[in-house]
Amino acid sequence: MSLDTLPPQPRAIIQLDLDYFYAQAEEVRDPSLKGKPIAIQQKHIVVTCNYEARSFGIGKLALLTEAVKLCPSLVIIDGSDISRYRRWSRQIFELVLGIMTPKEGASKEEEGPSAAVEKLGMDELFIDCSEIIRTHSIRRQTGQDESNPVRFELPSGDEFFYLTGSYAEGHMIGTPPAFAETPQTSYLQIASHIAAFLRGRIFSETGFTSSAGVGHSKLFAKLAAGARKPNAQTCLLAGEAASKFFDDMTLRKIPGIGSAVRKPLQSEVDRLMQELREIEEEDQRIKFGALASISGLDDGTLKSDSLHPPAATVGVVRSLISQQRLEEMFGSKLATQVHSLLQGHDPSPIVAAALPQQISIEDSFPHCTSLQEISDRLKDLAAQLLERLQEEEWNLRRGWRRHARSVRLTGRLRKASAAEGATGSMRRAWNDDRETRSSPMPVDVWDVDKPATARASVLVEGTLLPLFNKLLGSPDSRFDCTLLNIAATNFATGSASKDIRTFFAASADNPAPPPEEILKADEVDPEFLAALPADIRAEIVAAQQRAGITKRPKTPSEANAGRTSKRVKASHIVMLELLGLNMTNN
Ligand code: TTP
Ligand code: MG
Repeated sequence: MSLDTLPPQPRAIIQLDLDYFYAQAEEVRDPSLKGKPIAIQQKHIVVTCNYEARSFGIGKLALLTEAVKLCPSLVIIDGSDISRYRRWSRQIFELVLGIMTPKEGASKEEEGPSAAVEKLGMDELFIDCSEIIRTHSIRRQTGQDESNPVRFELPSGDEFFYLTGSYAEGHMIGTPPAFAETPQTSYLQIASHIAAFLRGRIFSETGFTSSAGVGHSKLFAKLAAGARKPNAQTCLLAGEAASKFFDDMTLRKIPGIGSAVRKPLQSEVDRLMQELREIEEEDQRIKFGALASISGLDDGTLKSDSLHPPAATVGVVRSLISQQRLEEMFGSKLATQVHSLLQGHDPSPIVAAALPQQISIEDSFPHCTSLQEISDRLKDLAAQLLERLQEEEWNLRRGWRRHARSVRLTGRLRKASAAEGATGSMRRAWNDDRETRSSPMPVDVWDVDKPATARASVLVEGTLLPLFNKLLGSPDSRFDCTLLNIAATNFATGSASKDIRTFFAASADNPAPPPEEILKADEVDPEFLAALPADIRAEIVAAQQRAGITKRPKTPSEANAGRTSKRVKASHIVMLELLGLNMTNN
């Protein structure tokens, strides 16, 4: 049997959700908090709290004053700076991604499929295990491997063993004993072991507990994950119990049904229930009419209270509201989606999020009129930007995932030149009168051994202040700046040292010449060129062609050629070492 000729197989999706995330991050930082009720405060709200605090009746998004009333011993922690939570979030995502993706350098044959991982918000991940389970099952069948326990190899090469025919890991909702008899259930069973492996690895590497759900769709995986928390996992199988679990869900819990749909549906349920009640009461009146006239009973005693309007659960809505009525209420497109969700159909794929094209930090303020103030503000913003880049793109084990090759400064400015005199009025700024200048990102900013503040100073002194002066136009302009934005742009994969343009984009006192200037054919050692990765080599050749400089006479700027050339040649050695190439062979 070949992979290509196989019919489509069932899906197995895991949803992972970190428990009481912000509050748990504080417990991981300070283990002495464990066991105490703690709440994370943002403004006047408790954005989350640990389960000790929840046992006092405090919920997510409770008012702080209410929370303290419920639990006077509540430990309140300021969570307005979310950068530390973002760091954990990124680290845990990278960890899971690393396990679900083949290791770099694996050959195409041994690589196998990877599992798509989608990050949703700070603490939620969806993982599509269908392909890796499918490949595993085919290998077992073709290899006629009947060993039990069975070895499961994850894309990273990590492994675990599971027992066939046994129950799933964690809790189950559905039909257990016939388990693993159909491909559907066996997929879910294996996915439950993968979920347990991932949760175990997250805990051993970071100290965070999490909860997981396993199901055939994102919808079922998410609902299953919510069934038991914290530090638990649930597998939603087929059968009566699973149908009941789904039918009893209130619409509020169904992702994809927002309040714009939920509220009209609840009203519709209320209206239909009221009609039913009236019909039932009328029915009873007719039945007991004769009896009442004989016995003198009051009609009021016949009022039925057996039909209270129920909460709009999936099952209630499905049984009371037809697809046609849904179309009248919401139009055909939305009605089809809602109808499909109410049937438990959710084919939506797991989408690995695209990486952002740029990462920027911005601040606005009423006035800023001196270069010293601009420098201070830029240093503050640059330090935040570098921290953010590190959070997003740096991994302790793998180094930089990407680096930005350019930095862009945007300012909102009112300007007046000195020629207009001290009393000259400044040119009025329009509401969004922004100007922008870009420059190569200096390589020093990627040196994570240095503190972000020191690297920020280099970035400001060497690159951003010169850019700001360009925004001003003339150095003795008076100005009033009301907004600054610094953006890291033009990302390339891997570490900055592999990129020739940033490598040469050195520092303030040694500003980077454009590629056209440093990459003249007669100055670049052909062996060095040949040793570079293909994409960088192509860029150099393209730069040479763009500039058309190989044959033209020397310009005044080329008077510096000796200096540039020396730097290029000295850099060859470092560059080759960085690229891991053996000098003696080149
Ligand atoms: P959740 O996963 O909703 O909550 P949680 O992880 O704190 O708790 P649970 O154990 O129930 O999963 O949200 C993740 C984090 O997002 C949460 O720790 C705090 C933050 N958050 C907000 O900033 N605003 C909000 O409105 C909510 C609900 C959460
Ligand atoms: Mg959570």
